[in-house]
Amino acid sequence: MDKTVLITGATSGIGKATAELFAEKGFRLILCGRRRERLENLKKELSHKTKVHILSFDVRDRKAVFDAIGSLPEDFAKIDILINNAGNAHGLDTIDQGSIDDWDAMLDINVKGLLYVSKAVIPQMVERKSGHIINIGSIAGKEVYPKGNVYCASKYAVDALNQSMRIDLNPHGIRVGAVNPGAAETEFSNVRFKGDDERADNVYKGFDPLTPMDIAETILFVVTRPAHVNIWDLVVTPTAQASATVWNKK
Ligand code: NDP
Ligand code: 8X3
Repeated sequence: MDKTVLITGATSGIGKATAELFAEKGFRLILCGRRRERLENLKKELSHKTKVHILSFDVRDRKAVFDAIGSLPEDFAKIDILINNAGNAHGLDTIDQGSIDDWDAMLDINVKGLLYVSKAVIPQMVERKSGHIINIGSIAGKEVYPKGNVYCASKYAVDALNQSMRIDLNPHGIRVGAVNPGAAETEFSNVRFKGDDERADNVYKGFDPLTPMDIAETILFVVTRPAHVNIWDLVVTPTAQASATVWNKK
């Protein structure tokens, strides 16, 4: 596959599974995240399947984003597919109890970070009049649930930006679409509950959650449609999840 894919949040969960699956298919990979050691290990693991370049930066740091993407070597400089995946929830509290630091983290990473990376990549797509952007939203960007407040707001923003990008980039022939997962077992809940692994594990009890690979396969399907086909928006949940709050648990 003669295409270069930049994946944010490739050190864990959905981003890592996407890197693994896309390596199998021979896409050139630019893998991003803050945890450099994980990126280096992933590069070692995947380099026998495809070309891999790693970029370690915090999506909240505007300069670091532009410096990292501006530093790409020639082989990787032309980005065909951008997967805006980096993101997390921080805390699960009612709006009156929520921590302002958690709110800042979610808005800075999930919304502003996604914007910075997009701004660093989109101009070259516009110039070439081709490209494909996948935004990882959430069921939380389709429905608000109790205590979801700012995380939901951040994912509603991703939904709005996904729609806006599709419209604004339409004249340039750039495809834009979102994949919105329901509950997927990743490090998501460990981050949300700040390392309380027991509480995190409980989130996935009593039903079969999505695996990160379920979402990676969905992303692969979206980006491998013929050039005239653009998938706007997919919501993918475990079968046991009928909405953000309706569950068929054992
Ligand atoms: P993980 O916690 O497993 O992965 C999150 C990834 O985001 C990590 O690779 C992490 O890398 C990266 N990341 C987080 N903060 C930053 C930052 N400041 N700068 C750069 N990278 C960052 O969670 P998931 O795989 O589940 O999450 C991926 C996406 O899927 C997120 O956008 C999430 O909101 C969304 N999602 C997840 C669902 C779920 O149930 N798991 C459901 C719906 C949506 P590092 O820490 O190395 O920087
Ligand atoms: C992650 C899924 O339901 O915890 O976006 O918001 S949920």
